Amino acid sequence: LCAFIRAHEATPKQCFSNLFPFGVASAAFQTEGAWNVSGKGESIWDRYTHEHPELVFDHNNADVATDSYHKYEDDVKIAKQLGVTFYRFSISWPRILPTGLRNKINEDGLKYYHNVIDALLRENIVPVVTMYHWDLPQSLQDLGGWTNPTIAEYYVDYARVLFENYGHKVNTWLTFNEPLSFCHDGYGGYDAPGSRSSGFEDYLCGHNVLRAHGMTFRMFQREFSHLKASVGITLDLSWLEPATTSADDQEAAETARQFRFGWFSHPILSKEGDYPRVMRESIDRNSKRQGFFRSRLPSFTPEEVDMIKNSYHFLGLNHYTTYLVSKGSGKISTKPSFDDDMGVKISQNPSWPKTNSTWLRVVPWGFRKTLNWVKNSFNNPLLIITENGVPFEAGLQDVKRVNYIEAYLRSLHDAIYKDGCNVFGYTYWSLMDNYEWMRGYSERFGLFEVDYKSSNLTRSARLSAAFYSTVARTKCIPD
Ligand code: BGP
Repeated sequence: LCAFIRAHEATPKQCFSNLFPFGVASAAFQTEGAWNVSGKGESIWDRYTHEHPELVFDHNNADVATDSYHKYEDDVKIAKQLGVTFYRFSISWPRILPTGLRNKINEDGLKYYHNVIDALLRENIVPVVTMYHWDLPQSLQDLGGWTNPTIAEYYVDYARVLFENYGHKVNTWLTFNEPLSFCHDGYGGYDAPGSRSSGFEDYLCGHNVLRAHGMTFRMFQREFSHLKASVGITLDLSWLEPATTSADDQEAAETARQFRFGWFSHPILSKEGDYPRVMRESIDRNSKRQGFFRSRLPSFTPEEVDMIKNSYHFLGLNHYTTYLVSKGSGKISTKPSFDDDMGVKISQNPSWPKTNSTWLRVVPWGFRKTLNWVKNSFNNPLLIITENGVPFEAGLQDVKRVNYIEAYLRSLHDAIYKDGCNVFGYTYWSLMDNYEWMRGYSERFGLFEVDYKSSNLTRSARLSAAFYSTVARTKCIPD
């Protein structure tokens, strides 16, 4: 009886502050399509998915995606229908600079994003722009891409074009989305460009991304401070929970957090302005044992440390799920490998609820722990949740997605209002189903369902759209 009464007790309503902004996110490659239209150059994801359809789960490419290049007005309309405060989308570098270089600006590309931004502003939706969401111009990859130090300068040129053209309309900028993903999975694994050079090219990529980020932030301060805009970077952190209470597993979990999040956050947010010590020591030691004359993890010059340290106005955080971490075997492999450098075992608890994605289980309490860990590790930085979401099967009655969003928002609410985490906004991934990288169209994260069989790629609101709309408008989680 007691349990019954407790289950039916009214939960106190959890409300966010009146000004707390809720938004939705998307990314250029995943939605625009029109991959070779109106002067757009080829990106590494165009090349990779065209050359290796067999590596994509459903063997599809993003040539059309959700056709947002032509249907952006529909996207703005459904965002409006949700009542969100902002829309986070990304700009495709090769649509603006087809060869990646500033020698040729594609006017049609510039015009396209003006149209998107203007359509949003007309509806009072704030544009939040990601400058790089993984679609590097192929011509820059032909020069080594993110492993070539010169790319940082090309990136600054590109960023300058964006500030010059859109700076008067956009006041929230993210330089990069999830460097862990595109360096670790792209240069160290099977995502584009598919270098599979783990423990080597992934570190070079990370190093040049951090340099490019710092250089861009300083360029913004020097040349565009009159714009009163804010510049941040989006990093991703799944919660990494010790598998047991043993000291070894606690230490392993902290090491994993430093490798997966500290890699990028430590140089920007810590007072040392450098890679985490545990990462430096492990990679230096393993490199030596493997016979390298120098560490596989590059070093920053003192000038670079100063440039990168504190190069942010706010931090974007993507969070989806939780993993368990236990102590590794301690074996040193003869080959470079990020996982061996990190040296821990990562798993998930099979009792955590599954989703339509192999890596994503529903673990709402991990969100609160993530936010508290970031707060305690980096002096409570100003954060916006730039992605949080879940894939389930097609269908409009997505009760499971509603439950995921509700549970994660409750966890976020506790982190902010009980623990004092400095979070100033939340973004659901994604506005609508889209091309989910190596999983093609098989994973559906959308609040709106996209009917890929219909000729006009119809977008239909799911139950979760109505739920999220209530949250966005009332700022409260419905009971
Ligand atoms: C994030 C990316 C998004 C989106 C999301 C879904 O890592 O920033 O672009 O794709 O993950 O995950 P996935 O496509 O890996 O299933």
